Amino acid sequence: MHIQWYPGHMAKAKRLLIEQIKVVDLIIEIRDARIPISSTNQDLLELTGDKPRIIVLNKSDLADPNRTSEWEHILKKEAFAVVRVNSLDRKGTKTVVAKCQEASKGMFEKRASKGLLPRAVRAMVLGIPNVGKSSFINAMVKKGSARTGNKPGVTRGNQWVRLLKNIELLDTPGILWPRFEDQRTGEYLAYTGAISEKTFDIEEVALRLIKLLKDEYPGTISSFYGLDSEEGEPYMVLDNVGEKRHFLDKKGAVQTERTAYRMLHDFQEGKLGNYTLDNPKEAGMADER
Ligand SMILES: Nc1nc2c(ncn2[C@@H]2O[C@H](COP(=O)(O)OP(=O)(O)O)[C@@H](O)[C@H]2O)c(=O)[nH]1
Ligand SMILES: [Mg+2]
Repeated sequence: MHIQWYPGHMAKAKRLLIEQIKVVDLIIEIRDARIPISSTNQDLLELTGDKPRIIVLNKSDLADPNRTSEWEHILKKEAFAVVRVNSLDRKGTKTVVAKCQEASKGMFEKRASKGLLPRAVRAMVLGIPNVGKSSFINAMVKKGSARTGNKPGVTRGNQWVRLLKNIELLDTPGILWPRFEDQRTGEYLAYTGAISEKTFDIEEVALRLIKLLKDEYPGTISSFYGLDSEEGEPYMVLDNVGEKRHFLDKKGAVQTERTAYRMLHDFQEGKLGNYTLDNPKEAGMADER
């Protein structure tokens, strides 16, 4: 599968992120709870150094809750805290604030012991595109001062929002570049909507997703789309879904690209169920992928 990625963008994202990280004390890394490994980048650790990091497993409403618990446990070893969040209904945000406070305590004490004047602890949100950084900031600051979506011009200078008396949050999230080193990571990013459809062949990705669901969660596709059977090659299943949905051209042929787009979006929106693609049993093996 071919996913295009532009090294220029990657280099620029990395440069900006390095600048942002310099001015904060605390990192809130947003990951997609459905892909807690594929939605990060190991290079991040080099940039954050020993700054405390809170990992937010966002979109937890779309993930498999049992696997989220397993991932929380596993990831706890590499971060100050791991918190599952749903930014749309703000579930979990209070816990994140409490963890920020806990992480700051040490910093306040350290400053005091060095005889430095007290100052607010500065935190920033970062993550790969579309994991819900803007939605999360909105959920944290209540007033809706951060906007969602990828609209140009949303980024303003360095603006800070007060979370608690002593904790300020940078209201522009840092962009972490996704990893493309291996095929599977690329596929998972595509399935969850972390990378733009413009960068891959939508039919090819949908066919791979159909294969994955057929193999690992048999019956999911047939029951959601009301098919008699999901037997056969993935392209046959795609064809049957298109027919069922009446996605047909004037000659009565199935519009496969339109069907592929629909299926991918149904999956992304959680209509087919709650799936966590990264398998906790493979934790620690991510580097070998
Ligand atoms: N279901 C669900 N959707 C979310 C959540 N957080 C964000 N989204 C959706 O994910 C998409 C990307 O969110 P956005 O905040 O723009 O991501 P960003 O690119 O990281 O800033 C939007 O359609 C959001 O509505 C969440 O916790 N649950
Ligand atoms: Mg955003």
